[in-house]
Amino acid sequence: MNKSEKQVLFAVVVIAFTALLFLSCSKKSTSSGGTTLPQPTGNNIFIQNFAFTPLQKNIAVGTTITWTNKDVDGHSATSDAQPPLFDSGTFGQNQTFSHTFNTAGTFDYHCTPHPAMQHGRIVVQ
Ligand SMILES: [Cu+2]
Repeated sequence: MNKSEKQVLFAVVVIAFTALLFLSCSKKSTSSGGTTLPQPTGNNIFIQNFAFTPLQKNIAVGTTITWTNKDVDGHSATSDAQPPLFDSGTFGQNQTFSHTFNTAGTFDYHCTPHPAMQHGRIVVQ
């Protein structure tokens, strides 16, 4: 292989590598930004993609909140209070858990199986 052949080969490798990088980056951006998750209505909270949706909900005293697990993985809705004000225990895909909030206050809660999940918040007025 002479010098010019080597230069051509080098150029081809660089172009191929750049194209590969570009492809993998563009794929990533479409998968993360292209999907719109369904939003719950009424006094419902979805647990989907390891997140409480919406993360915070403001309700009136006496309102019943229903959590629905949209993920394949089991989740829980467990109040941060000690002892917990409510605790769903781990529940599976498309299963629900409900709790009625009869006192005003701010009630943070978490997912017991996934401590890294961001805590949710119910504000009762
Ligand atoms: Cu979880």
